Amino acid sequence: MDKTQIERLQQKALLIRRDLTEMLFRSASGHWGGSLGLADVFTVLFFGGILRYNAKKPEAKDRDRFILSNGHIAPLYYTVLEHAGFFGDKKPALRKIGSPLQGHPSHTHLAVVETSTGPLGQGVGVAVGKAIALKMQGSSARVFCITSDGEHEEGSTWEAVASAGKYRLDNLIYILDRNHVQISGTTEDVGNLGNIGARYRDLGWEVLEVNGHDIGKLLRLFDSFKYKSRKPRIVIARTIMGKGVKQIENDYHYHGKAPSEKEYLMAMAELK
Ligand SMILES: Cc1ncc(C[n+]2csc(CCOP(=O)(O)OP(=O)(O)O)c2C)c(N)n1
Ligand SMILES: [Mg+2]
Repeated sequence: MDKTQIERLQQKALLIRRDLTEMLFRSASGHWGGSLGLADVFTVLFFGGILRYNAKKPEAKDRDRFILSNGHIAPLYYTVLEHAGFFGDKKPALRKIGSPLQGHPSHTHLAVVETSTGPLGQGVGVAVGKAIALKMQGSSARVFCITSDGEHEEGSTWEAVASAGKYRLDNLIYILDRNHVQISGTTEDVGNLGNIGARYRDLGWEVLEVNGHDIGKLLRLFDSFKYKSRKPRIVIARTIMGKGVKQIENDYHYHGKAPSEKEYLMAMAELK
């Protein structure tokens, strides 16, 4: 890791924020805030040499499995897939009937999506199942699962977490978007998450915490995943919903809102 690599990834993250904003503006619907918030994490995973994938062989057996459990931030996922070459020369549209880019990731519409998500608490469970299956096959592939704090207000999420701890799934990595907001307010106002890290630790996980916008730190941390742990790992990434567009940062009203024309122009002027 050197300064040039970090700068290259910072530029990439900026471009991804611009492109997803454009995608949302054109479709006039979709989830903007959370997509902006996880752009740095996704950039490091996909373009920092962390995730093992091959856009030319998306179904290669030894690929790492990537699951976006908080499926609503699909615009970020699709933009990253496009940058990684999964769509070739095609530019599919977001949220159109029959389009591969459904409002939430759909395996039926887009094969690279490992499992359809949208109902909170579902992808995290499938990730545990896939990690168990890969172990049974003797595979060296890992499962990376993106999850959110709102998703931790679902009971089923904690069943998945407990199972992963019990089975010591050292091939499973969760990355938590800890932005403290969800659809209808702050996570503290809506529910009660307690000490998330302590809860995970108690259930047999290794808990790591990082500033979710510091590309250098993310790169260093994610790079350490090439070394085996004896436990499943969770990275609590402290993030800001709407990161990069000051006027919407931390405002939960932008959870599921696409930019208006005025907001789009403002964002494009800012994301430079
Ligand atoms: C099982 C289920 N219950 C409710 C919802 C409705 N819902 C969609 S997103 C969301 C809040 C999720 O919080 P989070 O993922 O933290 O949102 P963000 O930080 O991206 O705003 C809710 C309650 C859902 N998709 N699935
Ligand atoms: Mg959240």
